[in-house]
Amino acid sequence: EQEKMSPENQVRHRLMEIRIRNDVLSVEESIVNHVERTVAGNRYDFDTTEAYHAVAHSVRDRLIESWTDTEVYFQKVNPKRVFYLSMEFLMGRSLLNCLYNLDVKNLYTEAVSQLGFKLEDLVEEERDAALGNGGLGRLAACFLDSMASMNYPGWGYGIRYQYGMFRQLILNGFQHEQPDYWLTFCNPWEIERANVNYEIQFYGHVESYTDSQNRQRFRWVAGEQVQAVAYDNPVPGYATENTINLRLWAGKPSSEFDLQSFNTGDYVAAILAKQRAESISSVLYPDDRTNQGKELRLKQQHFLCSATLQDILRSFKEKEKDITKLPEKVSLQLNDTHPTIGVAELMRLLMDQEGLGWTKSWDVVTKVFSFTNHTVLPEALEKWPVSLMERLLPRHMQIIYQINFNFIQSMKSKVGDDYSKVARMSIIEEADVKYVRMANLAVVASHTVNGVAQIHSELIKHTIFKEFYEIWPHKFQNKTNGVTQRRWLAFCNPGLRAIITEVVGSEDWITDLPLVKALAAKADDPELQERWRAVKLDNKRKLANLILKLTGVKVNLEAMFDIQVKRIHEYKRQLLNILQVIHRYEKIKRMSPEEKKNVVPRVIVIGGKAAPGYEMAKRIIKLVSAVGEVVNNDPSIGDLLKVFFLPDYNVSLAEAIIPASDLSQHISTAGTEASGTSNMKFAMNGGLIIGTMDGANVEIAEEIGEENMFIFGVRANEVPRLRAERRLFRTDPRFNQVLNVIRSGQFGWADYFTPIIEVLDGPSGGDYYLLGNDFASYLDAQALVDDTWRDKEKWTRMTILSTAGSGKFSSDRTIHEYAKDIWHIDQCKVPSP
Ligand code: HBZ
Repeated sequence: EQEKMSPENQVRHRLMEIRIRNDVLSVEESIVNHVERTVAGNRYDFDTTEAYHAVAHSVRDRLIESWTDTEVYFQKVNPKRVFYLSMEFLMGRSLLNCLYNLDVKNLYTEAVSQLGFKLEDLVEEERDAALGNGGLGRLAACFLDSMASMNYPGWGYGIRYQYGMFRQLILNGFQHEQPDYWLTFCNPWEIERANVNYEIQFYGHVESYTDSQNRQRFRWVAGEQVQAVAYDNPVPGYATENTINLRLWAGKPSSEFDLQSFNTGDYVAAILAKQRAESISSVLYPDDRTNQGKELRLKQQHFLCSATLQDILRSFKEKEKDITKLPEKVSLQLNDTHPTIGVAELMRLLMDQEGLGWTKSWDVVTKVFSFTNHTVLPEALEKWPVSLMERLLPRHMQIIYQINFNFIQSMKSKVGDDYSKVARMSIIEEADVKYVRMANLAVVASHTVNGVAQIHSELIKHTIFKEFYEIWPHKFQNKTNGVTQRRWLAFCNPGLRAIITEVVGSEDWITDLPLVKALAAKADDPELQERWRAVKLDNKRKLANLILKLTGVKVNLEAMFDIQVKRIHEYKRQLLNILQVIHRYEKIKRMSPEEKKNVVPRVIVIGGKAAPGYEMAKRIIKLVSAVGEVVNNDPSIGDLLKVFFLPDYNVSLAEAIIPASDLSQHISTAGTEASGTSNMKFAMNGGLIIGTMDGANVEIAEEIGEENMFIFGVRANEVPRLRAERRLFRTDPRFNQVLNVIRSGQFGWADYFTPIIEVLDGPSGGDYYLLGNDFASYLDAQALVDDTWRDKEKWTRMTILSTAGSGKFSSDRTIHEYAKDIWHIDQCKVPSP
């Protein structure tokens, strides 16, 4: 065959066969070449930063190879694909993850060391990609890792924010926000696709006209237009050729708009106006669970959806003529309501651009979209003022009204004259100010709605989506969250990885987590226990060094490391934790030297960011710091108790904290935390959990056994009754004592802490999250923790059983379930070259 080719073609073919060579010398060569040609440094003398960038570019070359192979193969097979639409992807660092997933970690460790560097040092050079707030954004990142590793044809679509999640500084115990301009040096993990761009419209008005077939059509004439440019971020799977894509959109000045203003004479003003286009993708909103109704946020949402849907339709049309067949090839997952404006945007594109009628368009839309809910807190449900929507997206507002009209018509036969019910289900909230309820739109337009843990999926059926569940029970599903055991166990905890691999007998658990249950049979084995504890101690030493660096305090490695890290929120009850710490402190202070000998020493770590406008959360941070200040400097306490607020909790810090935890706290009021995902990470890494029967804790207890956790507090079904009837509220006297200690000014800042006391104990407070009610049972659980800790063998056994029982909580399992039950897609494994 080759001989029949023209000479040119033969050359091309031979060149096309060339693949990157994976031997130490080739890798060193590639690194040095990147030092010289990409970084433009001196190949004879380069520093750690230059080395990091060169190594990253060398890895990037390999990523691009597998990325392209994957895309070529997907194009050939043309399977149905899933697109995960999310305003957030909390990816963290890439270097180590890529090295492991591409199976070149040892190769690069060797090559880098021969060049005179340590890989660990280079890893620390990378800035986190912090394009998310918390659990929801990190879940999206874990899902991409699992889609790639399990060979599913999926892509992520999001926004390339120039400023990610703010950096948290703690000064004098107060949070200060610092902008996270993470792209100062070039980002080696992205590929700019200047040729993949779309025009995105805003404002303006809608015109109607009659087309050549005499049908009434609509045309949106925009008042502002910006361009969305694609940046591709390769996501390699583990031990597979498959590398999928996270496509992030950046705002650029439109090429097709504003041309007339260049004739006005105010040339400079015209350029400045164009520059505003970039602001659309400039900053991540740092508010989790509160919707501030900000215009730029809605613009971002439309920007993401419009660019993504244009991109998907374009590539679909390259292969298929009949647009009504879209659901055969495409599934779209909405990560919370944030991308729900995409429902109206797809209707618009199908009708106004593709010329489809309403009925066919709606049929396509309702077959492609599915929706994940992440919260039952009513204040988190997104709604947009109709007036804003009408001004910013006039055509979408028309379409939403039409969707709502059709929906309400169809409801009349089902719910009859129950107007209040219809009003509750309506996509439009009719009050003094009218709103569009994004969750209602998402439910109406989606074929499937899911919660993120069993208890949460049950709750949404009977609370926020009650009326919808009654008419469409078949729409509702559960998909319990999971996390990738690669980043969150195998890569961040190499010590534990080695032990697990030995016990399991292979590394297969890295892609098949339930295999870790083999550990259970050896939970009492003294030798295993000894090694298990040694690994934990080693991880604690590393965290202790970090604490020393961040706070200047040296902690006792023999102490129990007791950790609560997550966004600061009243429902997560960091306050309950710190009140317990105060109680503990007061108790130790009053002890005789003899009694003190029996105290289990604890290092208590609390970390997490408060939304910049969330006053109460900021006060809680200050309270933790103030308590730490007093406790840590009290000579009568010594090593028995240390309290830290660890600043700037993020993905990379989590990778150091989680493997080092003895105990972690997941103590939200039952019924408020949809799932939680760090609870899974801690359990996997052999940390014990103190927690309420909330979110995924319930299923973790099922899997690892309630006897291997410290469960306390009221159950979700009792919460409404307790809230309604204050007299049922049993407040423990110790709770009031602790409040009095704060009031007394022992930790200073008594006035500043007054609002905290007020919500718990004030006439208008009402203790909505039931801290007073759960306090006694929390103290009991904490006492049991101490007792258990004193029995080293028992404690170790429980921690081994934690890891052994965590098999269910891999995001690989979650993704298989989504693929089968919601997306209806098959695996598509790229063959080895
Ligand atoms: O999503 C979290 C839930 O609180 C947590 O229980 C769950 O495990 C996790 C994954 O399903 N929700 C969030 O993290 N939510 C946000 O970060 C958020 C961000 C922007 C918003 C609203 C919510 O506008």
